[in-house]
Amino acid sequence: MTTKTPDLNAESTNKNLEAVELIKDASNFLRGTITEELLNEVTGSITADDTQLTKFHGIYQQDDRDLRKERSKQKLEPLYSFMIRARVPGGICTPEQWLAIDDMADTYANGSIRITTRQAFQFHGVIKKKLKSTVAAINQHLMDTIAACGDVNRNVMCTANPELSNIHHQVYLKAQAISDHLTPQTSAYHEIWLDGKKVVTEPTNDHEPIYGKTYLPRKFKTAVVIPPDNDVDVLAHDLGFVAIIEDQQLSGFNVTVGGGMGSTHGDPKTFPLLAHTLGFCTPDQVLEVAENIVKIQRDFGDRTNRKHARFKYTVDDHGIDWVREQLAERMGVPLKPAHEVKFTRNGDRYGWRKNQDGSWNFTLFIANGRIIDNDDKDPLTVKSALRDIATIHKGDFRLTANQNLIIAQVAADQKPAIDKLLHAHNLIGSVSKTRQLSMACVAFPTCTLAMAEAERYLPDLLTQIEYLQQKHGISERGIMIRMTGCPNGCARPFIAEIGFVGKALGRYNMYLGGALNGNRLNQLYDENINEARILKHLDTLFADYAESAKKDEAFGDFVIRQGHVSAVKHGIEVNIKSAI
Ligand code: SRM
Ligand code: SF4
Repeated sequence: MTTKTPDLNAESTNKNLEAVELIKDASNFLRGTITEELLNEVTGSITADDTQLTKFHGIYQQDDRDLRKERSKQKLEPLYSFMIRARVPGGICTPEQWLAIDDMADTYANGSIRITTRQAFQFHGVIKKKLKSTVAAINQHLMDTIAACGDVNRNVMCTANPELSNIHHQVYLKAQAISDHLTPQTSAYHEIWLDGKKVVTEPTNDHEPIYGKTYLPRKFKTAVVIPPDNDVDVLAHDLGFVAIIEDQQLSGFNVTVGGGMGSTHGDPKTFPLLAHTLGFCTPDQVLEVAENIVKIQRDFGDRTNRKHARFKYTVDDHGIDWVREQLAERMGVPLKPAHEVKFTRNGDRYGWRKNQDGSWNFTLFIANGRIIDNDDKDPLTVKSALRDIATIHKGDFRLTANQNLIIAQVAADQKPAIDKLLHAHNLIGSVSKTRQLSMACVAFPTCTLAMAEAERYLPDLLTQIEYLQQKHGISERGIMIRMTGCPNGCARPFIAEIGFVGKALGRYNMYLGGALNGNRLNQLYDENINEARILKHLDTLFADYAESAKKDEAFGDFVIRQGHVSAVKHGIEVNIKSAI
């Protein structure tokens, strides 16, 4: 693999800038040498600079980590392939799009579809020579991959629950408008992947009115939520819009800023944070607010240290009042005071539920978002089931922020047919409450940053945890457990009631004390522990919970009241180990 040194003669003169800043600056609006690299047949990889740039196009270079050592022994280059992320603003797609996604997984990728924690699709295992045709196929079906990754605003999330159909539609349109408004304008995407032919609208000139040529200092994430549900974990976002409903009408949004999950083991200057509430804006002000918040981060985010470059640090360093002043100055008017809002729950509601308009939804639990027909070990045929359902379904599909899927807007007369398919594929069954609330990130074998297993391990660990819950007579109490293979926090583990964060193969940090509505960070309970120690801790904690919890007291609240961990007031305390 060839590696280019960043061009130090690029326009910027700040010698302390991160290398990625120089790569962006010199990239000619995200072109780099991607086109040339796609034609290079000598290697299955692309250059290090281009791997930074392809992220903006929704593409990550990876290699099979299960095979890395063996291939190195055989003096072969790593088995490179690419992950492609397709944006689905608000998580809604049609049955036709579903069928296309299903086909693409088989034709271009490793046969599986992965629903992410941000309501998007991922394809894994796409080889270099299929990259262009895969991106083109995604675009043909009116989805895209631009800004699915990279230092820009990502896929905008929106509450998935379709029950409040009228309000949901208005709020969803706002999420989509924010997504469109903040999408990069460079024509590089269409030029590289679609041969300059734009599929939906006219091509634009290369000019980035919101971002400028070096885009943002770091990734930026936005979510729109309809309380009392907090299914998108809005407070974990750089920017959030919390819908305010008065007299059944959408009157506006509370604006939240400065949330984020990522941290680095052993680096106390990095920590997860929950967002602060900035104020209230009317529906008409949403795009102006979003644009100006992004511009504040563009101008003040730290471009000299990527570990300190997220908006959460900009907000934390300057303070929330400073953000208010900045925004008021840029908008020419301050935001109004925020409304009182109460979130009652995060996570999803499973099974059949009726909408206001008489149609139905079925929320299907998908273990860690992986849609695949399994082998003999676990004979579930989720992928085939969903293909069969998509063939007859006339409503839409909604990806949830918890890696699940809603078969939405099912007409009453279609419900029996869909229900029959769900039964035929064994998808209406007993999944424990704790499993329903669980999430794990991808981790091995594809994630380049994984330190421990997550998606491949959590299901087995949960079986043992379910056994412990049964032993202590607390099976009916769903406990939210989230696992990630490293502290980047892709399954938002730092707000779970129990969070497991990978430290090394088979070893995890264990966190306790998140809330079941996503409004409290948890705290480190024990460090670098293996499965035996995890289960020993849980055995003791569950015994205490069974004996001393108040009626309906959630596990996360209990462990704080009981002094197992403390209630974290600032993210800096998350990694301070509680005294056990
Ligand atoms: Fe993530 C990087 C997977 C949601 C924080 N994340 C990655 C990469 C791309 C690894 C890499 O950079 O090479 C992972 C690809 C693994 C693979 O093989 O697919 C990856 N992140 C995921 C997904 C697929 C996890 C999942 O199991 O669903 C989620 C894709 C979301 C999407 O559709 O866009 C995903 N990542 C998140 C979230 C959750 C969220 O946004 O609500 C977070 C925490 C929130 C936040 O951003 O603060 C998250 N991912 C990160 C970070 C840490 C960022 C930081 O501030 O430090 C990284 C590493 C980085 O950016 O340097 C990362
Ligand atoms: Fe990879 Fe870490 Fe994200 Fe898991 S949390 S997908 S291991 S970057």
